[in-house]
Amino acid sequence: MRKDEAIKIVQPALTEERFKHTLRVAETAVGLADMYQVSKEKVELAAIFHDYAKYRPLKEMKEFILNSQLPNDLLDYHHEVWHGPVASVVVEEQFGINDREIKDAIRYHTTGKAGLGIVEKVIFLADYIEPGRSFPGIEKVRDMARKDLNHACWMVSRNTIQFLLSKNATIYPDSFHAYNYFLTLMNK
Ligand code: DGI
Ligand code: FE
Ligand code: FE
Repeated sequence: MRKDEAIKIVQPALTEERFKHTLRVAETAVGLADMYQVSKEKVELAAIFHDYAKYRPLKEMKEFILNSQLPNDLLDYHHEVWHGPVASVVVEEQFGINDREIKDAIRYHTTGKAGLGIVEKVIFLADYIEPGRSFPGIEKVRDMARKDLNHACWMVSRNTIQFLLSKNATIYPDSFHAYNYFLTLMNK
């Protein structure tokens, strides 16, 4: 699918702010793809669709997960962890996007997971550091993004887990697996 076609599909499903975030994630991801020799076409398409399902009604997402191959344990956690997995299935079913790297980048963009591939890492990181974000400590992650992709992804995992702990929130197990995985890869 071409970029302009993807944008035409995604824009009406999002708020204006979320759509702008999506375009910034795409631009950031393409920059990272340049640095780390990843397919720009793949990261761009994954970025455009990554938050596609963010505003689906919760009841609809719940039904969708129950009727799909997606793990039902997603439903035991906060609904924020649903939109990536749901979008990854929708893009294949509705638009025939069956590239595994693109689908997995969409699927795991919120939590990460162990064994994440490079396209997936670029989206995971770009979603966090796009220029519209202002998380505590984000400048350190932006600096690291230019030096070591795995180290920067580990910082994203760590910061997100720290943030969730501070709110006494539930944490999806893949988020911990991602943290451990990135730690084993850092500086290698
Ligand atoms: O959709 P975005 O806002 O662009 O970003 P996102 O999909 O990376 O994250 C959405 C929210 O999900 C964010 O507030 C952090 C939260 N989150 C990330 N990992 C987990 C999580 N929430 C829970 N409960 N558990 C997690 O493992
Ligand atoms: Fe998201
Ligand atoms: Fe996002």
